[in-house]
Amino acid sequence: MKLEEKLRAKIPGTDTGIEIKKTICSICNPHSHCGLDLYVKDGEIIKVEGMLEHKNSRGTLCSKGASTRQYVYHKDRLRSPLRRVGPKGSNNFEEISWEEAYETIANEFNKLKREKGPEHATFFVGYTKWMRPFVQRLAHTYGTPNYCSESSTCFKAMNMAWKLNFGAMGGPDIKNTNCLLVWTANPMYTNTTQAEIIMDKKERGMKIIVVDPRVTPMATLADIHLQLRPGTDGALALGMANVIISEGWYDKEYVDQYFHGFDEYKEYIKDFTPEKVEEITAVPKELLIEAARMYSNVKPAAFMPSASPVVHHTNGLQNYRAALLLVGLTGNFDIKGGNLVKDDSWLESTSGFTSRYIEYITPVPFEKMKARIGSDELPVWMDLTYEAQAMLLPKQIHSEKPYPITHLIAFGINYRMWPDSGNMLKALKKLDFFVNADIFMTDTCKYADIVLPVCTSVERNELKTYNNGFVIYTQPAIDPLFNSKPDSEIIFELAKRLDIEDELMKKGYEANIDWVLEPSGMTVEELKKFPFGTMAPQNPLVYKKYEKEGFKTPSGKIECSSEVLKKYQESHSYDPLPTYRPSESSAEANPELAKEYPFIINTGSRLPMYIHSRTFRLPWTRSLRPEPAADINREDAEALGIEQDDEIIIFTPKGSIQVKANISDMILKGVVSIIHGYKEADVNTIIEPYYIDPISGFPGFKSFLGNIEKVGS
Ligand SMILES: Nc1nc2c(c(=O)[nH]1)N[C@H]1C(S)=C(S)[C@@H](COP(=O)(O)OP(=O)(O)OC[C@H]3O[C@@H](n4cnc5c(=O)[nH]c(N)nc54)[C@H](O)[C@@H]3O)O[C@H]1N2
Ligand SMILES: Nc1nc2c(c(=O)[nH]1)N[C@H]1C(S)=C(S)[C@@H](COP(=O)(O)OP(=O)(O)OC[C@H]3O[C@@H](n4cnc5c(=O)[nH]c(N)nc54)[C@H](O)[C@@H]3O)O[C@H]1N2
Ligand code: SF4
Ligand SMILES: [Mo]
Repeated sequence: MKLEEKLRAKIPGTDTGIEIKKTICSICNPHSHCGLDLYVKDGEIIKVEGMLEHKNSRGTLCSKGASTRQYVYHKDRLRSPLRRVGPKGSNNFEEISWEEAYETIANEFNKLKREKGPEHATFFVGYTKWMRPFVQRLAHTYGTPNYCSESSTCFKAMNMAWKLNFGAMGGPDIKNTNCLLVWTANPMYTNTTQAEIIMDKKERGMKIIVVDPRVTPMATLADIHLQLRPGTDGALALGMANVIISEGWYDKEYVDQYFHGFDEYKEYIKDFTPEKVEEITAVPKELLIEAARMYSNVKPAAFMPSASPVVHHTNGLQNYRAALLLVGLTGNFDIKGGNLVKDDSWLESTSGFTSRYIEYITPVPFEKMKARIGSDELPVWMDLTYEAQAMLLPKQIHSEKPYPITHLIAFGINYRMWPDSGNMLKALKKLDFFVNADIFMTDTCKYADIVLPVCTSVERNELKTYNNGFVIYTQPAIDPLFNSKPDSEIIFELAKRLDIEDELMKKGYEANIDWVLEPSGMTVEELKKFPFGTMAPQNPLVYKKYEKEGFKTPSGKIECSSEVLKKYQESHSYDPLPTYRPSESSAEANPELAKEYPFIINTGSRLPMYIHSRTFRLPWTRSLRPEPAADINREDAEALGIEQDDEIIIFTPKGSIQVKANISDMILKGVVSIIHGYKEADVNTIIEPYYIDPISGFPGFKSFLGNIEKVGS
């Protein structure tokens, strides 16, 4: 073969100068993060393939990962540190050096700490997770309690529900289970490696129950699909518990020994008869009974939760508590094939090795700092997490109560993540000093005083650990483009310059990872020898740890009646039982409003090619659904004279957006579903700013009343 032909075919070799570099794609869900083989010539990526050696993705890539070149070489990439010279939002910046950027930031933050106090600063990280521990430690070591993240809308509320009931979260042991209760998720779009495991198990006879208001690829695999109205999960779960208890399909001895508050709970759920639950949820009672029978009689059974949909409601946390109690009732907690408790190894992955992760992110006890953002309103959040509640950040910026927040340093902040995104934008405008580090010049960057250009995952080193124990310390496939840098470098350069007493942080990035990993025996140097990744040394799996240690709740038992919630029963009107209260903006809770706004607006159900604000700008992914569109049920469309691709207005008392209609049989009548994050049709502009769950602070993204009409009708 001639060299020219080899070059055209992009064949690696010394003659062609094409090398395959191994790394990972981090465009989407951290539990996926597929392996990449990048073909690099003269420092440029010329071809993208999946990495065969990656234990989880095994050579596969989705539409987003396949668009890696469009992501990495996008024209919107930030090229240099910038200082704002025009009014906020005007996109008027001048280029500055890194040194000048670091000095400016350090001076501002050191002055704030000296003159007013460190708590007036907030440190924030968006959906990206890999560098969070370093930002969190830097914030606390600087002296502010106000480290917060996108996890104020994701994962944490579900985790809190587990902690309130069981003292710890139990991940589904899908590989060893015979019945999977998916409440709720659509991994075929959102977590492709998990989807593969499920499809494989299904072929081998695993039973599947799916709870989801829509017919999704996941739901089509189900033996039983419970298609409920959004936000009625609590009622459905209490109904299932009622059936399981009254039919005697639960382990009485287990419940006697390990449940706290069972009698009250049993009494409360008596009202949730299958008939009544059908009225509330729209799930036919026969299906509910069948699902209760299957989940409680097939052993072992695993409960698969998701980080967001169930808790994106004003009643979300209690709804999830009700659903998770089914795990206890059926004795599936911490057993093989049920829901296993494992320690966090790094970030939120339970990778089977011991680390000093929690110790690392909590260098200063919260008692030694001022109250975190959201402390007065959300005490249970404060008890169960190590972060401030970012949903109340705009509120505190606006009100200056209990104290002003004037400074913000963010790593990937997207104001459209917040309900009433305009309110968050106003808050950003009010800040005295705002720094944002991002890959792209985003609409949020335009409001920053200093903008820092960061590189993508293929241009940096990062520690990546997966739940199955697979671990990689990734190597950059190409140098950071333009004058960008990895977030890690920025964080540790700031650590050198900020007024902090933290010897460890002064030592730099890899020394910090080594410190965290020390108990596992792994080091960065060792991990570098495995560019394809390797298995972390695994702690032996111990089942039923509660037998020896009790449950890590105040009572040491599974709490149907939560002692943590009880503490705040008077001050915050929290119910210790997992009570069902309809969504605040629903026909049940507000029939008057429902007359004018009869539809349930359900936002943010994922599409395979889009992820939040990230991939709308890529030509390949964008071509798959070029224009903002909302899914509406066929019967609703017919009643309103709406046809496929007609322009429609979605409106609430707060505002309106215009999108195309996508007529769908996947969705329940009376529900409108739309993804979030479109610039041109930002659904978060039509949600009230503090429409949140009173326990977790999570926004009610998945159910609020609205209406639709055809444009020009
Ligand atoms: N209506 C509605 N709103 C929602 C949701 C919903 O379902 N409905 N879902 C919520 C949920 S679950 C989530 S997780 C959030 C999404 O949270 P967001 O934080 O809005 O997610 P992204 O837009 O993906 O990422 C934010 C920014 O991070 C930047 N970024 C990407 N990688 C890096 C990196 O390595 N370093 C740095 N510094 N920046 C980087 C991106 O370019 C982007 O500008 O949205 C929430 N908002
Ligand atoms: N392609 C892609 N992948 C992603 C993301 C992305 O934006 N795009 N985002 C990542 C992030 S941040 C997250 S949090 C995860 C989310 O991951 P998943 O939870 O798997 O995905 P979603 O589509 O948000 O929600 C799953 C299902 O919840 C259903 N649902 C909506 N409302 C309700 C309700 O009230 N009750 C019940 N029981 N179900 C409801 C929806 O119909 C949807 O089919 O995905 C991650 N992966
Ligand atoms: S965006 Fe696609 S290729 Fe990249 S990690 Fe996610 S699923 Fe894998
Ligand atoms: Mo999320």
